[in-house]
Amino acid sequence: MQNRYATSFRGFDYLNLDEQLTDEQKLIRESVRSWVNTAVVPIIEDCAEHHKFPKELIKQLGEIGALGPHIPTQYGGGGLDLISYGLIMQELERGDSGIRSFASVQSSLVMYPIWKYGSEEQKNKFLPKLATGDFVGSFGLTEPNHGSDPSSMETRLIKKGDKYILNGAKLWITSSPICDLAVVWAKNEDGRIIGCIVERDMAGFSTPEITGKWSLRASKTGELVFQDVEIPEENILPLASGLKAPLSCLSSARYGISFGVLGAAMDCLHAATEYAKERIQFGKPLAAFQLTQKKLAEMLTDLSKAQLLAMQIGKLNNEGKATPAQISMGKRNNVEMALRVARECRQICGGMGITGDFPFMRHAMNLESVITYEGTHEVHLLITGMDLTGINAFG
Ligand code: TGC
Ligand code: FAD
Repeated sequence: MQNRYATSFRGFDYLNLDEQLTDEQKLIRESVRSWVNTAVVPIIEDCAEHHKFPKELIKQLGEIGALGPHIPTQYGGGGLDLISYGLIMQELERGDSGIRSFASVQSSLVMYPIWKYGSEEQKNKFLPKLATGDFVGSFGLTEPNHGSDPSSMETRLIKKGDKYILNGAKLWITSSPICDLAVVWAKNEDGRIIGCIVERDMAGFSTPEITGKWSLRASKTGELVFQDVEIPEENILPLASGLKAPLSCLSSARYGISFGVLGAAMDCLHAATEYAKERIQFGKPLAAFQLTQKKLAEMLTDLSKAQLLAMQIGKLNNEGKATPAQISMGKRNNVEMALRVARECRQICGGMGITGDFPFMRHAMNLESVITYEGTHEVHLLITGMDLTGINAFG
């Protein structure tokens, strides 16, 4: 099974936003789009059906520059601007949210903190291999008892002589079962949140897989479990102090998601529009019914508004001016838009829409995770509410 409309996909640009892109940005988008058509589209339905992450694509993701595109070239990254980063995420998520998740975590949640908070030795040791896909990384913030409220985390990283001892567990961790290293956040003896790099072969470290997911089936998810893991001083992130450090990584990943989900929405809208033009009922194509046109026109409008939001936040981000609250608005609005589009497109295609010949069900099921991870839909609403009113309504 394969999305039969994937190869005729040309994207949507109803508001001529391409005029704001450089030739380099358009070229990057085209090259990732073409890679997705040849490497992801033919296998992704099968991967999702069989709950299989296509590990064979990891090195290719490195080759096309999707791992650490916004990390400086001296460490193996792409040295690209943040709109280019967003467009790469958009094209990957057009293929599947699981593939984008892998690249998001590797780029924004593993390479970014090592680059921003790591020592020169850590950068040189880990970043080039993460950029090629020789190393796979994961990011441990969420715990069994603390998801939306990471500041209450229970995992402890306590200094003992010239080493640190790590105890605790992280849950719902993308790529954990296959990771070579994990960037982990824990509290020290003073209750301050610090970060460290845990390596696969460290004694007491295990990564059980979570199976039976009905969402992100083409992505590996699991736990990170630490039982008296000895962390050498050289693996502590020296510049990370307080919750602000992991939250800044989330800002980078959430921004990527606000672009990424545009890809999932475009994939659905393209397939539904094409099918509606082909399928005849009552002697006319589905696309000739006003009710169908209303659905398609409203989705195009919502997609276009979401593209504007992502582009404007992208511009601010490139200038170092995007606030965490603006990024929350982009993530929240755009994920909800994409989820609504995936469901509506399924409806337009009737019974056919539930099959793997169309991408709707897979995208919709994936987006049920995307609307929860990187801060839930409710958390982002409360962040906007707090920014607007100055009142914290979390507690
Ligand atoms: P709060 O007091 O608000 O903030 C603590 C300090 O951090 C600063 N800050 C940020 N800095 C950078 N970026 C952000 N996004 C930031 N948000 C806040 C803040 O200014 C403050 O700084 P300072 O100098 O005053 O210390 O902290 P809080 O404990 O009240 O929590 C606020 C809350 C609820 C919004 C936050 O904890 C939150 O965002 N919760 C949601 C948790 C979450 O998003 N988890 C995601 C886990 S990773 C994941 O899901 C990966 S999925 C990857 C994939 O597969 O693609
Ligand atoms: P909870 O925090 O228990 O929330 C449950 C519900 O209560 C939600 O609807 C929430 O919005 C609501 N709620 C909570 N607090 C409030 C409040 N104050 N007001 C109103 N409503 C509230 N985490 C990582 O650290 N690394 C990863 O790589 C990672 N990958 C993930 C991959 C997948 C597939 C999934 C599903 C999750 C992943 N996560 C990861 C975890 C993710 O970030 C959390 O699931 C998310 O932050 C929500 O936490 P929770 O699931 O514990 O839900």
